[in-house]
Amino acid sequence: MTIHRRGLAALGALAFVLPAAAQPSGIVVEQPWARAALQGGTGGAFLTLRNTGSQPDRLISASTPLARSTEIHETVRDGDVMRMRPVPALEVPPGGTVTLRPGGAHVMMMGLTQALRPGTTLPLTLTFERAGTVQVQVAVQAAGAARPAAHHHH
Ligand SMILES: [Cu+2]
Repeated sequence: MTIHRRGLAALGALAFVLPAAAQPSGIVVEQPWARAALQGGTGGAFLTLRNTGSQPDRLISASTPLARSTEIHETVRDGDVMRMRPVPALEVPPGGTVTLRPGGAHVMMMGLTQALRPGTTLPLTLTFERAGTVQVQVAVQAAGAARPAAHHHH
């Protein structure tokens, strides 16, 4: 009985600290994945950022212990060629999503300290202006993959 009461008290405190859905900040990272890459080379990481908060937020940096440096890139058309370039931040509107994908915005990992092998994962830390840091495990897929692997079949 004492244990039950303590549990209920803890639940009550939790409900008080986390008042339901409309928190001012909150970022959910969905389907993080990367393409296989060689040690010493560069790799791209892709994912969807969902802003569950009521304020705009911005991805301001990314890092992984498996790369010497990591940048946020966007891809822009320059005449007939697509070029990527670093951007200081990516904005995620409240209630909206931003998808980083091949040919678009992505997390660029440079100077990989080990190969990214299909079927493995790598840790990635994303830092947001409001939501703070979010850590995810990025699933490595084949070098030519164009989208995250399906998690279930319809
Ligand atoms: Cu890039």
